Amino acid sequence: KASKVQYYNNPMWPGEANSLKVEKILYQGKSLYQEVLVFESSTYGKVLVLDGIVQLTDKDECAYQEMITHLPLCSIPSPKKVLVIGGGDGGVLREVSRHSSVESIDICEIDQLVIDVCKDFFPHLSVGFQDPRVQLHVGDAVEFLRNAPEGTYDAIIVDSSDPIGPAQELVEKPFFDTIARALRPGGVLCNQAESMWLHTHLIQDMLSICRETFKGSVRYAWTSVPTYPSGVIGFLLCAKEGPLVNFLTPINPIEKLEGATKAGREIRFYNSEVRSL
Ligand code: AAT
Repeated sequence: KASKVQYYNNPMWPGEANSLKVEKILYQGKSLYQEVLVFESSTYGKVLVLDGIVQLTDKDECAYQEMITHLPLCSIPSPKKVLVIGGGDGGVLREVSRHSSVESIDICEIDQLVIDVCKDFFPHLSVGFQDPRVQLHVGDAVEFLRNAPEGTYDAIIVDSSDPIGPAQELVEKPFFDTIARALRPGGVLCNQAESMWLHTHLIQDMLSICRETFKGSVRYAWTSVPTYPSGVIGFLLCAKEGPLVNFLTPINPIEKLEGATKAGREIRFYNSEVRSL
């Protein structure tokens, strides 16, 4: 009974819980930052869980990683320097690496254990780390962005966990200020922005912070991810003042990118039609 009370008590979604049948626990451990769990589910393949919260599953990870990556990268012509925050599983790196215009990909993930565990259990995601353009920084994104050079990145993708624990500061104004500083004029941010069914106030707060911080376009997008609470997750798309960015019509459509979908590495969810739904 006690565990049931706890089950429905996550402060991010009080009173509700989703469940997946566990076939087998494959890994359980604890880092300095969080509890890390991998299990084999009966219907969604392997599942990565951090502090009791599902981060990805084999079956539906495509809808999240492809959208959070191609929404921003297809909105600007010829992205060259990209920064990924979080994303230690490598899935966003795998997606960024489809863009041949990209010259360098920095990633700042706080937890080495997430990276190591994903290399063992999610090789189709961690393959992203094998791209020679990738430079890994293990550390806190808040610190990394404080020290990042000004006006450098064409795109920053914040693939972070929920704002309880190590990702708390990643939804606050000072963090967005450092992101805006690190972007070049007309550069874009795509930030994991929770569920419109569960986090209306958090989204409103993030939207108003971003409208204040980014003087270009600011839009909210969302996608369907059945294993995330409420089954959907959103993204905040922001453009820094400079060359105009139109998030509604991709200037750099994925269908025109040479080599973006090599045999055996097909895109499973994103295309220009899905984007404009
Ligand atoms: N692509 C899978 C989805 C994730 S993973 C989020 C990652 O952000 C985790 O690996 C976590 O260790 C990392 N992270 C958290 N805080 C920080 C920080 N301060 N600096 C750098 N990395 C950080 C997100 C799924 C979203 C789930 C929504 N419910």
